[in-house]
Amino acid sequence: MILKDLVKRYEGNPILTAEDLPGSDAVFNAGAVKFQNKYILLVSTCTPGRPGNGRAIHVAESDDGYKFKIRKEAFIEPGQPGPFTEFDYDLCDPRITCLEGTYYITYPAHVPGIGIVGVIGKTSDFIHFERLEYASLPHNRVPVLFPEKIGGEYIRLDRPYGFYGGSLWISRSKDLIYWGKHRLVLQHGDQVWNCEKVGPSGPPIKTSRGWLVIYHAMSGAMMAAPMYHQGVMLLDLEDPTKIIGLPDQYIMVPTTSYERSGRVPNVIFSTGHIVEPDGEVKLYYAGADTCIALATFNLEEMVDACMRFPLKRS
Ligand code: BMA
Repeated sequence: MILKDLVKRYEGNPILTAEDLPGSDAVFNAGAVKFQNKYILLVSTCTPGRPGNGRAIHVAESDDGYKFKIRKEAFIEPGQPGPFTEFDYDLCDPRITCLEGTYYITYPAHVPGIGIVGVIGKTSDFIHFERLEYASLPHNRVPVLFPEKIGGEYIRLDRPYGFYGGSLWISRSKDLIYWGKHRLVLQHGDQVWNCEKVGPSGPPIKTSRGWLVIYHAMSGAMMAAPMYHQGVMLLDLEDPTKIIGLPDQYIMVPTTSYERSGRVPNVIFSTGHIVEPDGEVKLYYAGADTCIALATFNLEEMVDACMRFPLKRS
C-alpha cells in the first residue's frame, strides 16, 4: 500500500500566494477552522518593513474552502502592547483548535539569541486576540491542542528540540496555564524522510478508532538534502501517549514546482486542516514556505491505512 496515493492535490494549487497580500513576500503556514459557515485560515505572512522579522499572522476567509481573501490588517503582529508580547519577533505557524466553543490559537514566538517559546491565546471572533500564557520554555515550537479534554485535562502536542533533532511530545494541563506529565510520543525516526525532526501539524482528529495525528517529518542534512514531509499516526483515544498505528511511509513529499522551489525549497508544511461532514479532510499546507496549497484525503481511508501498521508498545 502506498500512502501518498490516498492524498490528492487540488489542481488549482497554489490557492494563496504573496500576490493575494500586496506588499508581502510570502504567505505560508496556516491554521484552519470553520467559523460561522466560513472557512478561516490564519496565514503566516512576511512583509518587509514590519516590526521584528516582518512576519505576522493574517486572517483569510472563504465560502468554499478553495477561494480565500486575505484581510489586509494583521490579526497577530509584533510590536503590540500587552502581556506575553515580548517574544513577538517572528510570528508564524499558528494552529487553531476549537475547544469547548472557544478558538485557541497556539504559535511559536521567536527571539534571536533567546530561542523559541510556544504561546497560547484565544479568540471568539477572529478580530480580537488575547494571549493567555507562554506554553513552554525554549527551545520548543509548534504546540497544538487536542480539540477536547481527556481524563479531565487539556492535552497538547509539541516538538521540543536540542542536540539530537526534534521529537514529538505530549503534555497535560488542568487550566491551559500550568503544563506537566510530559511524555515522549514519537521519536524522530531511522529513515531518511523522518530522521531529523518530527512534530505535529494541525490538531489531532478524533475518530472512532483513535486520534489521527498528521505530523511533519524532516530528513536530515547529513543524510540527504533537507526536506519536509507529512506523515500520519493513530493514537489511543483514552491514552494518547500510546501509538496504535504508525505507517513507515510519508503521506506527502515535495514533488510539484510550488513545493520544490521557493524561499525554503523542498518543504511541505501543514498547520491546519478542516474535516468535512462527508469525511473529506482538507489539508492546507505551505509549499516551500512561500505559498499555500490544498490537498484532500478521506479520513476513514487514512485511519484504515494507519491500522495496517500496528505498533505494540510495552
Ligand atoms: C520549521 C519552521 C516552519 C517552516 C519549516 C520549513 O522549523 O521554521 O515555519 O515552515 O521549518 O522551513
